[in-house]
Amino acid sequence: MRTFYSEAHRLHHCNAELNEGQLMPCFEMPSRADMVLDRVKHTNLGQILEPTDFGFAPLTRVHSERYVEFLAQAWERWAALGREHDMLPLAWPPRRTLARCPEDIDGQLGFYSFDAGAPMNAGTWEAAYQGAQVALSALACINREESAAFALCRPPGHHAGIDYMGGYCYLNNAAIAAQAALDSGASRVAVLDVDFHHGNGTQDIFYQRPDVLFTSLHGDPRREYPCFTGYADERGEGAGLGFNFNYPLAPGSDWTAWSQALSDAMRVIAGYQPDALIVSLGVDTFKDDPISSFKLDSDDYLRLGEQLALLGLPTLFVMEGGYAVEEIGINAVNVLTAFDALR
Ligand code: SP5
Ligand code: ZN
Repeated sequence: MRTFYSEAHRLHHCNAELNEGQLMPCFEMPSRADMVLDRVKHTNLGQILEPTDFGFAPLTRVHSERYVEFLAQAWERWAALGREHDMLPLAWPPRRTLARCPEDIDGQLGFYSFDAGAPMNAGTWEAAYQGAQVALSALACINREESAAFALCRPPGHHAGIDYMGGYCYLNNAAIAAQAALDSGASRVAVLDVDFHHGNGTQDIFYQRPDVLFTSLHGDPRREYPCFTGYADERGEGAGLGFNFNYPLAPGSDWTAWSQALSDAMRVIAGYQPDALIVSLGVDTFKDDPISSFKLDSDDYLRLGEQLALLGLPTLFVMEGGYAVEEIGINAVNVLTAFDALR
């Protein structure tokens, strides 16, 4: 299958994030995408292509215009205050607060985020924008001539909601692609999120809608980030009721436990009869991932690819998390090569 990739991801590189109460170097770093790209080349997965620019319109189909505008202008406003270090939010509206959007950049950073896990530097917006174009370009190629494609997005996207960033994510690449698929003629799209963390942003975007089925396998929110969503009883709302499926799993889950949830999610997806499948492909389920607690090994990603091929659907793979940088390429590309081998 083809891989879409933009060098612009390099423009996003921040210094520090909070982990276990300490400021540490960001786990989400440029070398992640480099390692995946190297592996794509090494395995001759297929052509590597630059994205086409689809502009802002597909972004505001899932994100609010104000949020996208905020992201696009945030660094300029920050720099105008003489600040040259990374942007980070400071305060969030607590419960029982009717939140009004503040005017200054510090307040607005809190207004448009759910955690302090999405720092921005001078190039973050450009990287995130091009990452979304990577997802849109990979989707467009599936429409034309190929039955599957790989969007090597960085930064990742699945924690970004309608109008908030967080968890290393700014624009929700998978959701933007799902909406673009609908806008180009699909009736129903299924999202399968296999990142270790719950795809709270994707869930937020489609929670009240029946035209996108969201399924996610992840660490149990009672113990794991993003801490407040991902419970099995979050099943959608209004017209979206019954189109959201969460599979919270215990720490230490290995292929045996994980693949049981996968089988159930795949059964739900097959029953939905979607026109396309979008896989939020995080490989932070790996046993040596530094911030996660599942125990998949590198060969398990081959089995995941084989399983997904059995669905027989046009499939877009969108890169999400994975922080064991040495193995991220092997693990991600294992899914793709095993998938291709069966198609
Ligand atoms: C895209 C993606 O994978 N984002 C992940 C963001 C995770 N940010 C918080 C990580 C803190 C992990 N601390 C581990 C303690 C578990 N109890
Ligand atoms: Zn993750």
